[in-house]
Order: sequence, then C-alpha cells, then structure tokens
Amino acid sequence: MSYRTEEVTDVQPAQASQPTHRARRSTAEYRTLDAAHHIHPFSDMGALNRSGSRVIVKAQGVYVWDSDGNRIIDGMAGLWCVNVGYGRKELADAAYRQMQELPYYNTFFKTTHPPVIELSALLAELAPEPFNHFFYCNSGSEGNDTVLRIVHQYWATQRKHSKKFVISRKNGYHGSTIAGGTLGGMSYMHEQMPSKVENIVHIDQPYFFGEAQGNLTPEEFALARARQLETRILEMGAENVAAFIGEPFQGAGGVIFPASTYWPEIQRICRKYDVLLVADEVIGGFGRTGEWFAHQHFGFEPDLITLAKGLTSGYVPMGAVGLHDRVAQALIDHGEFNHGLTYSGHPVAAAVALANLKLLRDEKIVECVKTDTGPYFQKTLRDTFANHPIVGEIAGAGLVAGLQLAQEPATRKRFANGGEVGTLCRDFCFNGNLIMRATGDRMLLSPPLVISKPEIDEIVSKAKTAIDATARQLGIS
Ligand code: PXG
Repeated sequence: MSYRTEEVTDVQPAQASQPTHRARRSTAEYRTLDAAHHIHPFSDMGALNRSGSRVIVKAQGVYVWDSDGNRIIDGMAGLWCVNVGYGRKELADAAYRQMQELPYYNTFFKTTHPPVIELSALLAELAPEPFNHFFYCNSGSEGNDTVLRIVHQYWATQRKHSKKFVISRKNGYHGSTIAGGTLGGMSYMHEQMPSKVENIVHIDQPYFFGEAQGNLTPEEFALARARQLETRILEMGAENVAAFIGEPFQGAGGVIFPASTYWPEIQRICRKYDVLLVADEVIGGFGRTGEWFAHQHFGFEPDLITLAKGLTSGYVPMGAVGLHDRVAQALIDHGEFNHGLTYSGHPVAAAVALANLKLLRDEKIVECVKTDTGPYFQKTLRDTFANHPIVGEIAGAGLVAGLQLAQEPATRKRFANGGEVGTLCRDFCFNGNLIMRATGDRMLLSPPLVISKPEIDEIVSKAKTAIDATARQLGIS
C-alpha cells in the first residue's frame, strides 16, 4: 500500500438541506488514489487512469458539484435513478432513524420487520391492481436473476417442466450478473462472458430509426418485430418457452420507444402461447414516463415486474420483483421457494424506499411529470431539435428522451462511426457542465423527476450548444 487513507470523522446526522461538502483532498490527490486502487465499472482503466476521473463531491436538487467547484446539471438522475432529486432530508432521516432502531434483521426464518411490511403494502397500493406481492433484493441485476428463479418455479408448480426457455431482445439491458448479462442483448458483454446462463435466446429489437427497411411505417415495423416473438415460439415449440422479458422502452440501449402497436402484440402472443410476460421496469418504473410504471404507458399487463433504481431514488441500493396475483398464488400454494439474499428486504433500504415512495406520492411528483414537466420537456426538445441538421429522431415520454444523431436525418442515414460521434457530443456536454449519456450515436436524457421548467430550459439549451458544436466539428451545418 503506497497511500495513507484518511479517516473521515465529521459525518453528521441528516442535515442535508444545503450541500456542505468540505474537500478533504485536492482533485489531483483524489485522482491519484482512485487510479491506484479503484477499478471502475464498464471502463477501460488504462485510458481512464491516464485522463483521470471527474470527482463528484456533493449534490443538491438536479445539480452535482465536482471537486474543482464546477456545478453540473444532471441530465441523467445519476444513473437513471435519483427520481426525487438529491439532498432530500426525508430519506436521510428515514435511514438514520432505522439504523438506530433496527439496522439489520433477516426475513428468512419466520421473521419480518415493520419497514419491509410497510413498503410491501405501499407498493401494492401504488402498483396496478394485480400486483400485490413483492420479493426484495439489492439491485436490478439481482431482480432479473430472481425473475428467472420465479419463472422456473412457476412452471414447476404448473407441472410444465419443459417450459425452460426465456426469450429476450438484442440490445436490451437487464444487468450485469451472469444471468442479467445473458438476458441482456449487449453483444460486447456476451463476448466477455464465455460462460452464460442456459436456455436464453434473443430476438431483434424494435429500433425503427436504425433497423427498419423499406417503406414500413413505425407501427408496421413494430408489429413485424413483435411477430418475431411468435415465429421464435413456434420454432422452439410453445411447450418449451417459459417467458419473454423486455424493458417497456430500452434505456441503456438508447431510449428506444417502440410504436404503440408493439406491446399489445407482444402481450397477445404471450397469452396465446402461455408464455409469462416480464416487464423490466428498472428504469421505467416510479414515474419516469409520467405513469407509475412504464408498462402502463404502453398499455399492457405483465406477469412479473423488475424494480430497482427509482424504488429508493438511488439513495441506498434496493431491487425488487413484483408478482402478478396468479404467479404469486402459484408460489404461495406450492411449498418452498428456494431463493433469498442476506439483505432481502433490508430494513434501512426498505425505510428509505418507503420515504421515497411517499415523497413521489404525496408531492404528486408522478402526476406533475405526466401533466406538466413531462409534456414541457418533450415539447421543448421537439421545438429545439425538430429541424436540426444532425438530429434524426426525438424519442421519449415524460422525463426520458433519446436524441438520435444522424448524418442525414431525412433518409435515416446514421454515422458510420456512430459511437465516436456520441462520445464527441457527450464530451461537449460535460465541458458545458451538462451530464448527458451517449449510447452509440443516441444522446440520452433522464433527469430527476423534480426538475423545474427553468432547469429543463437549461438542460435543453446546453444540449443544443453541445449538439451544435458536434455538428460544427463534423463539418455539417
Ligand atoms: N434492468 C434494466 C432495464 C437496467 O437499466 C438493470 C436491469 C440492472 O440494474 P443494476 O442495479 O444491477 O445495475 C438496469 C441497470 C447505463 C447503465 O449506462 C444502465 C444501467 C446500469 C448501469 C449503467 O445506461 N441499468
């Protein structure tokens, strides 16, 4: 060990209404220590250590601050998760109180505790009617591992043991455990993962801008992509297919919003062939589209929903799976379900989730996204970028959007080096103190749900500056 680590002793109980960080080290010191000891997720560590990370030290509302004192507007709500915004004292207080009262207890051996009971009851109230039971874990990835366990247990209870295959989609994202990564359709993850979970296959995604051929309308294309599910089920034999999983809209894959024909057709096919339908709501859940859950926006009824991120607004880790009554009842009626994690229903996480959901409900944050800030955000983006020379599509609803950068928007011709254009644009955003995420050549926005209209204006104007600079650099005007 070449560096002495410093004890942090001045942690105060929740007084988070104003950000009060005192930098304990210089940016250079933080970077040196980070490079020496920290492996970042999804990063080329050699390149990152040479350039140095940006050190984020505090946050409030929709802004984060770096260790050089720059105030940055967070267009991504952290990583699609800080739905109630930063610095909410109610969440800190809930954690502090719970840690003093009961910091940990398990729910394995005929025990339970008030926070997990209250959380489950509130989730049942907030979720659509058939969702009345919830199983807890620590992340979205674990949520999708849990989904697989529940799916297989469900079919065992129905004595349909041959139903083993799960169908997912290319360019879907379902996490980074082995099961999550196998379910996901990110080819670069599969390449690094020679050992995968068995019995998972993928169909094509409903990505109109990038993949529609000929003169298909978005609705026709979405129907055709949904019908790939039927073709695949028939090829494999319905008696072998256990479930289909998809994000209602793809998040990490580029905020890809399927046309309105897609999900009703997927649901029809799942029902026809007795295949469970799983909605991965890790990004879409808890108000992102202006509905509590994104499947409500698209008008379908899943059998299982995966939850994480906005469940606690990211203040502490927690994931969950919501079970439709018919799935829950089958599990309840048929003996032991052999799955659990030390921290399933962790009291502190549950207390924070409860406080978070109460804020979303009592401050009418989700309704505000639906009727006020969401429509304003979508309109402002469309007014600003409708005729932009390198913006080919603006996808989204509520407070989530994907802007497709393209060489020729009118003909849907994409950049040959799409990822590089997205990275270039993301760097312009960062230099302008806006956090925007790039997936290939799509620029993504998913700000905290408490964002105000002037803050939306700030994000859109900074995004415009960055996208204009990208076009200039590419010699397009
Ligand atoms: N499902 C979906 C739909 C997700 O978006 C997960 C599952 C996994 O959740 P955990 O908590 O295990 O990470 C996610 C996570 C990105 C990015 O770069 C997106 C996620 C995670 C990390 C990065 O957009 N989504």
